[in-house]
Amino acid sequence: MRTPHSPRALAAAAALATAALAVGVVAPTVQAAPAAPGRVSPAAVAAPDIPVANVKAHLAQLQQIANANGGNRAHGRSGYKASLDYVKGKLDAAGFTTSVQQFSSSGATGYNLIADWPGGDASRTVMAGAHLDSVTAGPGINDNGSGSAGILETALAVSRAQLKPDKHLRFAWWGAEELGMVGSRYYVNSLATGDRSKISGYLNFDMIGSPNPGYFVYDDDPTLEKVFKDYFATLSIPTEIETEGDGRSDHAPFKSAGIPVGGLFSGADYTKTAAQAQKWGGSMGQEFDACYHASCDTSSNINDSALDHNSDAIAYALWQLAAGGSTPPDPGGSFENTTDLAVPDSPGPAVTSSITVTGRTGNASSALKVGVKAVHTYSGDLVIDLVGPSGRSYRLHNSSSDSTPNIDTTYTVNASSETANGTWKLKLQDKGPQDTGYLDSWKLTF
Ligand code: DTR
Ligand code: CA
Ligand code: ZN
Ligand code: ZN
Repeated sequence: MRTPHSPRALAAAAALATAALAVGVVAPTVQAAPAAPGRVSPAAVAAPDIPVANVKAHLAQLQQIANANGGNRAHGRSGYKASLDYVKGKLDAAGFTTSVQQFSSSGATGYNLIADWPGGDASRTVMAGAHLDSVTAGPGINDNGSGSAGILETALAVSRAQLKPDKHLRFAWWGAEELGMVGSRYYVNSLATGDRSKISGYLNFDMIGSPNPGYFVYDDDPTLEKVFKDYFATLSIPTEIETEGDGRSDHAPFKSAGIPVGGLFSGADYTKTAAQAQKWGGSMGQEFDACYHASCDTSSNINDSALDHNSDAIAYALWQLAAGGSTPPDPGGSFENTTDLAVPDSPGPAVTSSITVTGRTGNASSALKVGVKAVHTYSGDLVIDLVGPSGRSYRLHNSSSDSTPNIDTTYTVNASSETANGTWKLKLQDKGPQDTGYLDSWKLTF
């Protein structure tokens, strides 16, 4: 990074150096959050295997809880809150910060359980969720004890690994999904507007152990979809896109709020075709889960391989996505231009730096990340705009009287009206006299 040398810059730099020396502080640099002792960045380690025996042990507990509470774990029934207390106890013991969110539905109190893994960049939170409630007809071990137990054991694996994710990890167990995604919608609606864009992705797991399993991947956000498809490719298990699930589980409220969503599904009451039986095994002409919403959805209503593979896929995805900027989840998901570009001092012209995006599908997301690093002794001089392939401008930074030097910020832009592929530009103009600087680098993360 070059040292600016305009008179105002030199005066400011001298003042800065004097102040720093006075307090014995080395010239300020961006420091990564100090690693907690023994914690490991996910970029350095591969995701662990999730022991399916542990996942099944959680399912056995949920079965026992249902047996002791009228045969189900439904919203408003004692079995639901007892299930939540079981999950919460495991997470509290593993070092998670948990909270229970109450809501009312159909005349009964509902509960969401939220568990945060301490650390990571809270402005880039990766969430994994599953509904914990069953229907009243039975214990709901596949629907959705399987998803609940899969993310629980993955959360416990995060703790065992003492993971230090670049991004913040949050897990959620939803109430009253069977009444129409009531708990997850209550959570999303309760988010402060500014907090929605802090959720960089929501992964949903609803029925991941179906006895006659299919391997379906949600086809909503392409980056999240690819993470799962990449994982199953390592197992040589073909996947299909999840087509009948739109709006039918807890990812729906997140998607409606413009948050990228993804997830896995092993099938419900649809029938497995001959072609699907050919690639996945199991029984053609039979339902993926013949006990869907029935009393026979018990501990015996699980295919261990599907539960195992899907639980491992959850871990793989979270390790990849949590790695944040150091290991982008999808090499095709981020594009960077690191060529320095001088910005002429005021009243000079605007200058632009370009990034050409290829290989992506569909439009950019409503939470496109734009990282900008500019070196300038008076950041308030700069006006910075993102220009999408359509030619539309998105203001990132306004000129002001802010004398703080340099800019190193990631902006979140609703670029959902732009095609992802195409030439994106960053336009910079210096609006204040004397100080000058340059663009150091900028990055798009889809
Ligand atoms: N509605 C969910 C089960 C379900 C049915 N189709 C899909 C597709 C994708 C996810 C979930 C589902 C329930 O009964 O909980
Ligand atoms: Ca496993
Ligand atoms: Zn259900
Ligand atoms: Zn379900």
